[in-house]
Amino acid sequence: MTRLTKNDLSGLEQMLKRYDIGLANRTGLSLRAIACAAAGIQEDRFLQAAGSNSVYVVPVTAGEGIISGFAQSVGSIIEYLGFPANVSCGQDVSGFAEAVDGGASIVFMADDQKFIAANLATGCVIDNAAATARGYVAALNAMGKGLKGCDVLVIGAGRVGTVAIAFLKQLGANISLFELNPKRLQRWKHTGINIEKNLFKVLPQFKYIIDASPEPEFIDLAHLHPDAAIAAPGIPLGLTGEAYRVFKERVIHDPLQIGVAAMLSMAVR
Ligand code: 2YC
Repeated sequence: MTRLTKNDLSGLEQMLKRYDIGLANRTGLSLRAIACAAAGIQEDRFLQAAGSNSVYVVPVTAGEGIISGFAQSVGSIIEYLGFPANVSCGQDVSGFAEAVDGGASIVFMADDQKFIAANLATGCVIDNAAATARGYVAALNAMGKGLKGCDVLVIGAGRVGTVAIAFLKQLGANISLFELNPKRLQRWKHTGINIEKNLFKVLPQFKYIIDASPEPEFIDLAHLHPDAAIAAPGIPLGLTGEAYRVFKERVIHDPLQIGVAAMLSMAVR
């Protein structure tokens, strides 16, 4: 899993409104609506939950330690969506105890292996990878005005790609998968998923792409269908700078926003 840097998060809080407008221009949906589509709940249910939940974000020092601005960025996204959110003063166990003492019903925290939202009332634990996958598929589904019967290429069958495939199946898409790792590929043989062997040969044929790979800048302008819509949860972005400049109005890509929003909606559904 790619570890975010302080630079990835700079300005995120200040640009949330502008980001949300950009998302609506691309998908027709707000960040909140995409989160609700990812969780399969109505927006009024989400807003009702906002009035009856308190969220804490707890910084965690494990592994490579605290990412400057990470907990604050997560908290700002949660607040932007209408839920009261606090970042605990304490870290790790102290921070968790502070959250519980502070009346938290939902706690967000991340080490280098997992980023979770835990609903203390229901015992439900949501993983960022699954939430990110569902959020990005919901965004692509909105961009395509419904993906039923549409050909969609998933690049990468890791934790995000695997959940993206499952959700795309639910939406009735015709799924093709490109995955470099033969062991990861093995599980998808004989499942009705079309396995692509030569990525750059077939990429130009796909109008809908989910780039769930951590590979940087491998998708060039020449590789893209002129009408391509790309949902890119993978960090860093797989498009080259040139491809991004031309396609940016049809590219969904952010370091945290959709994943955190979907974690929240899935934690309260
Ligand atoms: O500041 C802190 O509490 C750190 N322990 C947070 C570490 C997060 C590591 N994970 C990531 O950077 C990526 C994100 C894209 C979301 C999921 N993993």
